[in-house]
Amino acid sequence: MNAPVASLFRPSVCPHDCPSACSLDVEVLGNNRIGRVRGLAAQSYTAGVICAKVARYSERIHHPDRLTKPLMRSGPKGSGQFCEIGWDEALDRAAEAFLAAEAKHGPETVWPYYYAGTMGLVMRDGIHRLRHVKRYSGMYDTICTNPAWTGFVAGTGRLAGVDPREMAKSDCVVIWGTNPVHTQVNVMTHAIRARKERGAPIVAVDIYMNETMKQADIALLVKPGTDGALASSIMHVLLRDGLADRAYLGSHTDFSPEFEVHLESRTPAWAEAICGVPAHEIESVARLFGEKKRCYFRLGYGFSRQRNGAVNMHAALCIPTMLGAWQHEGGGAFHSNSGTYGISKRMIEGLDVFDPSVRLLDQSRIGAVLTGEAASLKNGPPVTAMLIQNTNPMNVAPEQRKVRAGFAREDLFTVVHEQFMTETAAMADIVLPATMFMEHDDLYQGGGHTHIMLGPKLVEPPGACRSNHEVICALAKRIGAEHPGFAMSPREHIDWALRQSSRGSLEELEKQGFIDTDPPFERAHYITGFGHRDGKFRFAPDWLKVPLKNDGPMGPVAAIPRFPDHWAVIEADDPALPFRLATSPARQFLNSTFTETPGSMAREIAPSLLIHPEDADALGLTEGEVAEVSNARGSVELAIRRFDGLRHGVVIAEGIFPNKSHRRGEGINVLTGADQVAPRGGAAFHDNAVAIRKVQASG
Ligand SMILES: Nc1nc2c(c(=O)[nH]1)N[C@H]1C(S)=C(S)[C@@H](COP(=O)(O)OP(=O)(O)OC[C@H]3O[C@@H](n4cnc5c(=O)[nH]c(N)nc54)[C@H](O)[C@@H]3O)O[C@H]1N2
Ligand SMILES: Nc1nc2c(c(=O)[nH]1)N[C@H]1C(S)=C(S)[C@@H](COP(=O)(O)OP(=O)(O)OC[C@H]3O[C@@H](n4cnc5c(=O)[nH]c(N)nc54)[C@H](O)[C@@H]3O)O[C@H]1N2
Ligand code: SF4
Ligand SMILES: [Mo]
Repeated sequence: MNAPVASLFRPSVCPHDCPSACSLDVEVLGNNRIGRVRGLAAQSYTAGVICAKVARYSERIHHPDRLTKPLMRSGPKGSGQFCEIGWDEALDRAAEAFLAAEAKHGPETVWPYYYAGTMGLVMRDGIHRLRHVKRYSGMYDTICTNPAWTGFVAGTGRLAGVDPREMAKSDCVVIWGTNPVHTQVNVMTHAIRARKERGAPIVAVDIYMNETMKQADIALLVKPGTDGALASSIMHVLLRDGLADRAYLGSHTDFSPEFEVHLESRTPAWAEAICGVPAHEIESVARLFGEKKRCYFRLGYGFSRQRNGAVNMHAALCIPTMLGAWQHEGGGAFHSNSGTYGISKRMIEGLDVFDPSVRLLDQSRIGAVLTGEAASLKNGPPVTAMLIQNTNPMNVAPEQRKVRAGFAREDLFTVVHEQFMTETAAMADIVLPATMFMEHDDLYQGGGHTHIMLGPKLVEPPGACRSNHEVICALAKRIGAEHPGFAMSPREHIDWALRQSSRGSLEELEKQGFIDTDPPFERAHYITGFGHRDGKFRFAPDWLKVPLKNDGPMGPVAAIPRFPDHWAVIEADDPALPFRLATSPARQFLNSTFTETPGSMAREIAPSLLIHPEDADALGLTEGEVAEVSNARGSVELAIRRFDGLRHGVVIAEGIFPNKSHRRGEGINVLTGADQVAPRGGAAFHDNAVAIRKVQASG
């Protein structure tokens, strides 16, 4: 081979928590250095395009602040005082603490807590193997996907949709409750193709004129938590004007005369009063959908982060169904394909020793759990030991004041395995340095597309960093946890999982880099029937029987309306809390990740609040002035940015900045609530009633 050693592009996969799960092309400059990062052209969903923050990855992987040595706390909790120790001592201390906690309170006192900082199946999900063998408390992962997935599957019966590349063949692309220009840039690639090649209009639905709304041909600006009203009124027009596909409704859905009667009163005028979109805009967009038929609804997570989020997701999903759009190439809906891969996690997660009687604790309620709320602990033992991988709850979890109080407990022993000294790591007793994705092997699947991909190790990690897999296996050994999965390498796990799932082998995947699992048209479009037993789409779902893993009913389930509707459970207009705050994602961060990189920080600058100029005037707030935003859960100070691209009474704080970027050291999540979104739990991050006042300059 005569490839130049100095600069070699190698395939990889972006591991971050993003539906795009891009295939990457990484320039490797020797055994411990990378150069440029590009999107892989050969993988047709990524199609050579990635976001700017990952294109700049060399600044993250080679960041001078990376953790490279195990640390032990040497000052009070949260003081940030640590001393360096060796791996053996760090692991011995962690194992001793876990064993001591277990001896005192039983194994459920240990709570392994993780999330999707890496989406690699081996590195993300191996923590379950340890907890299953040890019967430690499980984590019910509610923080991100629950309301959205539940709302979608309530209708379709399966977490699967029409191939997102088909967007390019659509006559009308609807981007609803997601801001892909920030959060999953590849959606725009395929949507814009439809506009260029077919003249398809792009319709966006959001609560502010974000970058995606600005690029849309039609932007519908709704008030937060009112998408159910908009969707119901669109369906009212479709039925009223003969634009619904009645034959399809009869053959493929549970459409009923009662539903039709229900929609008769959901007029555009009724919806306008709730969602703020003028009735004439509703009329014309409904007509557009009805005329085009071949409409592709790309439904996002954002609008599900409301207390009625599952219901609103389902309501929006009902529109393409009423159109019969699923029958056409380029038509139908997509939210996530996470339910389609069927990769066996039996070995990675140790599912052979899973005991369903061990309690699950709600991820989003970590504040309540750690501060000892009996119901959140399922009336069981307190949590006195934690192992945390791939997540930064001190920053990203709701009810931040409780989270902080919990982590500050002297009787809680916390081990955090991290790449940086995050605000969660700073609260730990032991901090362990973690590898990054190009420093270990892993297997990935695209939630937002159809590919299984291999992310091989490309470079050596700095210092003494170890992968999640190595840490889990080393801890298991010291704790006396036995399972064949602890003796396997990541490559062996990948091979085992692929073979068990009839997805080939590691060797085959290594040759191609990725597999396109694109299902046949009939299946992706539900032509032969939806996922429910009778094959019918549900306009009237049985919310208690949505086929997704769950931990029982949560939130005000009994009050969920029978049919798509506006469900008024969002934080109500309280005269004392007159504004509705959403905490929409920032373009240059990914949750709290990338807040450590200078390239991202330089572009996002500082925490701020978008507010309508007339609202700002009424409060006497000028551009750049500091306002206090508060509710019963807490308060933060944010710099004012006057912005007329939102409705009166709505305010947006983009991005999860570090808590310490805020004047009082508390972040945006002091304002967000952890009450469970019905029917399956989740956090309503964009559903906050708040008060805003000018901060008087202190003398
Ligand atoms: N740059 C960047 N990319 C990211 C992330 C990030 O933080 N930054 N986060 C990653 C993660 S973990 C996830 S889950 C995905 C999420 O990505 P998305 O599916 O895009 O979901 P969100 O980002 O929560 O919100 C998307 C939009 O929904 C809007 N929204 C909020 N409430 C409502 C409502 O009631 N109705 C309507 N119609 N719109 C509403 C918000 O204003 C926002 O513009 O993105 C991933 N990608
Ligand atoms: N206000 C508000 N809060 C939100 C949201 C919002 O929209 N608004 N969005 C919510 C959503 S959708 C989500 S998904 C959550 C996400 O919240 P988190 O899961 O906490 O996501 P990140 O903040 O990206 O933190 C991931 C951490 O994992 C670390 N990491 C990455 N790879 C590895 C690895 O291989 N090994 C180890 N040991 N560590 C690794 C990174 O350094 C990073 O610190 O936040 C939620 N919080
Ligand atoms: S768009 Fe998402 S998956 Fe693609 S590189 Fe950026 S963060 Fe990673
Ligand atoms: Mo998420």
